[in-house]
Amino acid sequence: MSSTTNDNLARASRRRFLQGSTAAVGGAVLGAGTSAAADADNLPPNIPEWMKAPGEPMGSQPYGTPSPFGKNVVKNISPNLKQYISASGRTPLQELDGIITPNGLFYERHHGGVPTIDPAQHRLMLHGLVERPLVFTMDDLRRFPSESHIYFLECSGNPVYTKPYGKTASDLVGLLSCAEWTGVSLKLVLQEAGLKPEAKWVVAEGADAAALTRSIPIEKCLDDAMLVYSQNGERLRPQQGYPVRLLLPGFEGNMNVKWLRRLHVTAEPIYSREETSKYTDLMPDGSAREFSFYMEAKSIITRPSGGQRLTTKGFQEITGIAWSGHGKIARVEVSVDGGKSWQDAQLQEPVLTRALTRFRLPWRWDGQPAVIQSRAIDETGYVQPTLAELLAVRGENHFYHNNAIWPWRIAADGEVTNAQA
Ligand SMILES: Nc1nc2c(c(=O)[nH]1)N[C@H]1C(S)=C(S)[C@@H](COP(=O)(O)O)O[C@H]1N2
Ligand SMILES: [Mo]
Repeated sequence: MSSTTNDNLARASRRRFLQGSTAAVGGAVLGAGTSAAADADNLPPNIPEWMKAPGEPMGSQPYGTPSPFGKNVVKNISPNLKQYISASGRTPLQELDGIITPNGLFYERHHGGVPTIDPAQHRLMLHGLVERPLVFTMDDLRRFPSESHIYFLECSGNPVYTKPYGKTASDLVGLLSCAEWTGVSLKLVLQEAGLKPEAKWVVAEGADAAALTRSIPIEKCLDDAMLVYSQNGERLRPQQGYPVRLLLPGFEGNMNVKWLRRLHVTAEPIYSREETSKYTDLMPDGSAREFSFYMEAKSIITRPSGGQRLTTKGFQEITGIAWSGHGKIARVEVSVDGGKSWQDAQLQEPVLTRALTRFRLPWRWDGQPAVIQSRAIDETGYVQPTLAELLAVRGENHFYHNNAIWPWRIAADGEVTNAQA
């Protein structure tokens, strides 16, 4: 078949699709009903007021900010937080498209506030089981060959197992973001110091008041671990660990030590506060699940999702995100009938290892109540479990690593709520 014939076929099917869905999309038809907030003087065929005079002058915003009409698209921060003990702000996942989280909306999680660090006075010390202990300035770190990768970062308490689970996608899994990170391979920096044969762990310490400390297995340090100084093209935000943080792709958020000041190479893990009193889980047999590391495959529908409302019957794209700490997303299945049947969603390219993957499914809402949900399958074949399946294995005292399926209920009036709440 010639490419011209293909193009014609594509155009014809696009036309059919649009004809079929015009009524459903609504508002696109000339003379059709308009949104209540619109001033008729600004609508076709009139010239809108913002075309009648020049706009804002250049330089009024030397650092760009979103439109004032987007002022609701902000981090989701609980008003009841004890800010300096244990604070978190969630990414508004249901407001975002694609896979990259804008830096201003990247989730935050800190245990002792956000330190203000002068990069000229910051040092990274590398010592322990190495041939040559070293102290790096930021300039030293930037002299190493750099690399950039897109990876997600997720807190292991995203969400915890305690009810109520929350209303929106952000409430449920908003301790999750994805960025393009730039920095230096940790392997390269360790090679510069020279590892001794007994080196099995690297203990990383942050320069915040919490001095957050975690032991990282040497295999991860010599694999894809990075020391990062930039995020989506600009320097890290203070909230994300400026001027340098550890990035361990696919590993639980708390191991990605921010404001990194020390790497201590050891033969054994240190059993720090963050790997004993926190970030271990009590299993039903009384044992502790520790060093759990990996964030397992997970997904969530972000549109339509909790807190939103479907206003019209007919065409409705279902879209969401999927991710796995073990590698690439292989498939995402979506059910629109309460889990009775599942169909494959389309995966948006690029599908990257340990990054968010956007999925889509075209759907027609018939105006009847429905329960929609997604489940991720990663390249290892692992399938995202239901909450009941997770609880059956991990028991009632488990706190971290909840990667359950989160179904949304759509009511006859279009309101979308958490079906698990
Ligand atoms: N030094 C230091 N590093 C830290 C933390 C901290 O409080 N102090 N919080 C950890 C936790 S629990 C998570 S989930 C991630 C959050 O990273 P973010 O705030 O950039 O999203 O950072 C980790 N690294
Ligand atoms: Mo976390």
